[in-house]
Amino acid sequence: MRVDLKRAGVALVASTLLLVGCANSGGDAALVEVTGTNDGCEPSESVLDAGKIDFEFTNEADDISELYVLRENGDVVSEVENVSTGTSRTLTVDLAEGDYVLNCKPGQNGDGISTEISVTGDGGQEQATPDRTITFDAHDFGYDGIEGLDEIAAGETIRFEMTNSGEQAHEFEVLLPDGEALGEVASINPGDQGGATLTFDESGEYMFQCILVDESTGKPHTELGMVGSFTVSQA
Ligand SMILES: [Cu+2]
Repeated sequence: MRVDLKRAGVALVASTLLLVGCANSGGDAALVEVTGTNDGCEPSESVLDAGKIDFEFTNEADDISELYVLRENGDVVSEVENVSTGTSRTLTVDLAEGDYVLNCKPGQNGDGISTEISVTGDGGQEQATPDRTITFDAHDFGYDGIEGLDEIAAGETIRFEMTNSGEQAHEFEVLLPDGEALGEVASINPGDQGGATLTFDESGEYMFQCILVDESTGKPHTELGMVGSFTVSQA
């Protein structure tokens, strides 16, 4: 553990030096350190320049943690999970002007701790404009009313709007044909709504799932029915 902490410290210094170099050349991502504690989620800066940003997340909480970068409407821009106590992970995002939220989640459940940040200036990736919207329900344990998934063609951007009509939190994570995450409607509490705008660049077989764990059975929701697949056709 002591060695890991030292390594993390060295990496931090190296990254900071890199940032100084990049700031001069106008090159790569800017580095922002985010420190997560049991009751805090503190960025080193809260007003950032538009463009690529490396959030270096250091987990100083007592439990395993994760960091989300959220849009003002709650959409997930990106996230990093399974960050052990005393370690750091970097999350790279490309943000256009606007207000965003950093959400640290020690214990990897519940609402976590949110800190607002703002991004100013030109550049960065705007959220894509959807070609259409798919509205559906999540419940214990399944998804209702998801229609039109098999009609998606490569290149399309789909807005997913999910209502949680269940008794516990649910999510809707979409996996690419290679199993990597494309994006997600992050964990939504009972009675709440959430969304995601996802662009399907490639054709093939995609999966969707909720991997939250049911406390009474100890089983992930995938095992209780919250999983499925669909095919994205060629453009
Ligand atoms: Cu679920």
